[in-house]
This record gives sequence, structure tokens and C-alpha cells, in this order.
Amino acid sequence: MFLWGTATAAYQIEGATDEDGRGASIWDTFAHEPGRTSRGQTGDVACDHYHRWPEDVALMAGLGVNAYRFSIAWPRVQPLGSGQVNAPGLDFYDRLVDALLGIGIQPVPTLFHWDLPQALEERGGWLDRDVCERFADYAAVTAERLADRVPLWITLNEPFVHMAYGYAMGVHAPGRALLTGALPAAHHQLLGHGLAVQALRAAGAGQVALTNNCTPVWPASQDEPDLRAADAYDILHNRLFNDPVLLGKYPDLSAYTAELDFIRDGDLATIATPLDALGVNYYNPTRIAAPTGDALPFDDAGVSGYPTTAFGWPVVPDGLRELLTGLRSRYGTALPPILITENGCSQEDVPAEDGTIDDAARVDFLDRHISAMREAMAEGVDVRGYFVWSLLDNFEWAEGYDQRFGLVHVDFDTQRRTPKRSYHWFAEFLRGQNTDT
Ligand code: GBH
Repeated sequence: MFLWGTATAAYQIEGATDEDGRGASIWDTFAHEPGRTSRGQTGDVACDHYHRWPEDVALMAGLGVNAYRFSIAWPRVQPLGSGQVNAPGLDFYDRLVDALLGIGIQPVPTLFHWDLPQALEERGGWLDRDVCERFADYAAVTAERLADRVPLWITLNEPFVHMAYGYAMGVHAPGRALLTGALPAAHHQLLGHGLAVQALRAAGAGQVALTNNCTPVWPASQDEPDLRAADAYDILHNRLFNDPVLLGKYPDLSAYTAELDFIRDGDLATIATPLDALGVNYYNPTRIAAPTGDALPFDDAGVSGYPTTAFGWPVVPDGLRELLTGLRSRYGTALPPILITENGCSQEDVPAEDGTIDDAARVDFLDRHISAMREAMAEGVDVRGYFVWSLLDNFEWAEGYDQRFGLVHVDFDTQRRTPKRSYHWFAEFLRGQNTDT
């Protein structure tokens, strides 16, 4: 069955950050620091999904999706990130899973969508190798509770973005600006992923995937320095997170560091534990030029000549086809089936006087990206699912509530949900699908 779904993440929608024994996460800490997020906004309330989840499940029933990708908040399950398990935290996801299954929607949980327990950050976060084992323990206790009903699991969401934004540039939690000093956070996430795959399988999870953010990399010109820079960027954004998992080896990281002493014997074998699927989040291609400074071996030259989303990101549907066929030619038979675990766009989405939201640009975006995915499938890429980011407008990290990605509009003063035109369009689209395409 081809999975058609929507995606969300715990910190972006749940709110209720102090309830039922939940511990603090790095995003609670970060969002409450002055100047970190747009207008100081936080996920304290977000979409209040923790209380309103039955309404949100009903919205998915109305949409007609057969799958829902959500994330489990580690600090709800283990408030301190290790040891003591908080039963009410697991109960919340247990109820959600049962409600989804009751209406024929397959739950697809992600174990880590950036909300590391704060107590682990105090021990070094993903820079500390010990966190890998803690992640595997958390995966095990969660799967022991849910694996009897949850067939497909995702370990990490976008370890590249977490490393780059959280540890290299410091614009996301935990707010560290270490540049290439962030590389151990890549290795430890990957090692934690591999250990979690093993823990999930031991606890009876059927299928396991990793979700990577991938981007086609376009050199700014065919000149040698631009080509070299584009290659270096491709290594950092794409290959650093795909090669070890699919091929059991790291790409050449010499443009970034000579020091790889955080990699130990046996790590790569763990990281390469076979997967049932690779999750791919696609937003846009990246255009790269030779560096003008010496901090990094590339400059982001920006893609121009395309329409943009409200966020300013270029809209390039064919980039999804290019990405998928590129993965297929790079990894060949080492590439497992692919799930598009996120694709979507932010738009202005101002309700009209009669309350309706006519997000024609989002309809066009989704329609064209789904077509691009199908072209890649026609070219032989094995894609098994597509999830729209996102079900609801939500807390868009450093941008707070300014960027709206939902099929459903949320009025953050009243928590009123209003399906946009794109919701009705997707519902109509899904009614026309048979389940194997
Ligand atoms: C995902 O990250 C996250 O998984 C999700 O939580 C988030 O809400 C969603 O996407 C929307 O942001 O500067 O034009 O080159 C996406 C990571 C990183 C993708 C920045 C687009 C830059 C676009 N994004 N990237 S551009």
C-alpha cells in the first residue's frame, strides 16, 4: 500500500510542555532565551495538540490519508533523557496510536525530531558519545510499548539540519556555533540511529527508516572552483548522512577536518545496519559557489529565477525528480525503498472575510511535486509514500508562528482550525487514488 499522509513534529504542535511529567527539552530552553526566535515565540502552547488531538485526528479522517507521521517527544517518555520512564508520556502516544488505527490510519512515529532532553544537553548533547546509548534505550522502551501496533518507525529527523542549524550555526537549539566543530554531532546522531535500529528490531518493530533532508546541489558555474565547492557541499549536506548508512563508509571529509578521532572501530558497521526504507525530506535545490571566506569550503549562492514560498525558498518541483533519480544512480541496489517523509511550503494564508483560505499556490506546489515524484517512479525509483508537511500551521522553529505550512489553518489566539483550499484539494486527490500508486 502506497502511504499518503501528513507529517508533524512534537515540539511544533503539542504544547503542554509542563504537563504529565514531561521534562524540559533543548527547544524549551532555547526558545525561552531572548533573541533566539521570532518575537520570542515558544512552543509552550503551539497548536495545543496535546489536548486537542482528537480534533486533529478527525481532520485527518476527513482528509482521507492512510498514514500519519508524527514525532514522539523524548522528554515526555524519559524526562531526564535516561533511566526513569514517565508512564503518562507513553500513554499519550498509546492513545494516539489506537485512535489512528481505529480509523485506518497507519501511525509512523519519528523518535527524534530535535527535542533532546535538556538533561542530556548538560552532558554535551550530541557531541557526547554517551547520548547514542541513551537514544537506543529510549527507542527500546518506546517500542516495547508501541511496536505491537506500529509497523514502521523512523529514528531521526534530518540529522543534517540538526547538526548544521543546532551545532554549526547556532540558529536552532542547542544554539552552538561550532562550524566544523559540529561534525561529532553528525557521527553521534548516526551512531545513535544505528543502535536505535537494532533496539527497535529487538523490541519487535517491523520496519525501520531514517529521514534525511536531501537537496540537489547545483554548482554556480562550470568553473573548477565552483564545481569543487559544490562537491564539498554535497558531501556535507547529502553524502555525510547517506553514505555511512547505505554504504558503510564516510565520504571524503578532508575539506572540513583532518580530525576524525570521534569515529571508533565498529561504528560504521552499526551505522550501516540495513534499513527497510530511506525517508527523504525535500524542500528545494541549493546553488553553491566557491568560498569567499575561509571558514567553510563553499558559499551558498542562492537559487534565482524561480517563484518562491513565503519563506523565500525557491519552488523547483523538478528538483524532487532530480533528487530521487540522483539517489538511485548514486546508490544503485544499496538504495532501499524511499518514503517522501516531508514536502510542502509556507504561504501567507490570510483568511478571507468569509473565513475561507484560498491557498492556490500550495495546491499548485503539491500537485507539481507529486507529479515530479511520479516521474521519478516512472524512471524506476522505488517510492512507497508521500507525506505533506504539514497537517497544521505550527511552531516553525526560529521563525515562530510566522511561517504557515499547514493544510489546515490555525488561529493561534483561539486554536480554531480551518481547513484551507489545499486540504480540500488533497482530500479530493486522495479520493481519486487507488492504494498502490
Ligand atoms: C524541515 O526542515 C523540518 O523537518 C520541519 O520540522 C520544518 O518545520 C519543515 O522542514 C519546514 O521548515 O535557504 O532557500 O536554500 C527543513 C529544513 C532547511 C529546508 C533550510 C530548506 C533552506 C532553503 N530546511 N532549507 S534555502
